[in-house]
Amino acid sequence: MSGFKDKLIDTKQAWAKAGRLLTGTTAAPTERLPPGQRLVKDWPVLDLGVQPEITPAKFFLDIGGAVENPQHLKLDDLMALPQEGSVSDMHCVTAWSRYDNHWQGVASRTLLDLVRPLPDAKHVIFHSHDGYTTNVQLDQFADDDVFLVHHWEGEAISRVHGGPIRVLIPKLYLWKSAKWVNRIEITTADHPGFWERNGYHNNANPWLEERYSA
Ligand SMILES: Nc1nc2c(c(=O)[nH]1)N[C@H]1C(S)=C(S)[C@@H](COP(=O)(O)O)O[C@H]1N2
Ligand SMILES: [Mo]
Repeated sequence: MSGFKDKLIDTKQAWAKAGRLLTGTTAAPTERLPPGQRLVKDWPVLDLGVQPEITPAKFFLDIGGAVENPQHLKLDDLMALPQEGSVSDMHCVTAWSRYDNHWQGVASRTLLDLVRPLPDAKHVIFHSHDGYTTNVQLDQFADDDVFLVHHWEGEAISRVHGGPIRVLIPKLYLWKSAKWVNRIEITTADHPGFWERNGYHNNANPWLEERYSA
């Protein structure tokens, strides 16, 4: 576990040196909006067209793979974990951004502390009820603005936005934030997800305009 934390800190220091953390909500207003984005006030819906209805009884979340302590969580288990609020921006590759979204949920760090990734774990793959998958690096998932969210602007996240629980990774284009998530797989190797195999960039940093793969 301490090895894992050290690795995270090393990564973050490397990012800081490279200026990678200079964007985001604490940046100057002129840097807050990534290139090519325009602001919206509403929250558009985008997905593969299947919007599964996940009742509380149907809900589960498996977290496994390269971890010491895999979990099978029901909705009550997840809600019994520490709950946190967070405010962050959303950036969609279809060029809309929405500022100051108020979220409630469970921090990715809380889940990682629970499952304890193995020292060689480096990647995360999200699997969803509609068959969607998407991949990120473990240190991107471990960032302190990443949550499994269940409330947005004080209201339960609706079915079309991935309710009752979805992933939120604010510093990446929104296709990396899986709706209707049911499995978080931690791996040693990278496994590109649905859009990443279909022309989207593997890393998805909006400030670098990592929209599409070359
Ligand atoms: N399970 C699932 N998650 C998904 C998708 C999907 O089709 N299925 N679409 C992704 C894409 S391409 C985008 S842009 C965002 C849109 O989230 P929203 O509909 O809440 O705005 O969800 C992402 N997460
Ligand atoms: Mo998207």
